[in-house]
Amino acid sequence: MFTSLTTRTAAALLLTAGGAFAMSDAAVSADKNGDGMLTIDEIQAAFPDVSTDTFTTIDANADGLLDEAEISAAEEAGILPTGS
Ligand SMILES: [Ca+2]
Ligand SMILES: [Ca+2]
Repeated sequence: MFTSLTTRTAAALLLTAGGAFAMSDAAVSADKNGDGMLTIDEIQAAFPDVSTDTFTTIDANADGLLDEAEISAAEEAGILPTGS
């Protein structure tokens, strides 16, 4: 019982932290509510230079939120500053 709980917890942690995408520390700390997504407000609080046009460009699926894949793609493209 304890073992299966531990396994599930480890799997959940892996899902949260792992994956093919890696956001920069700057993007992670921009995520004020910790939901793993960045809103325009969270982006502009951390990166005041990012315009709404830029946000729209980064938001590939146009849901109004930047997910990990969108953020790391933008960072790789140099659209989004990585902070340091
Ligand atoms: Ca957020
Ligand atoms: Ca999106």
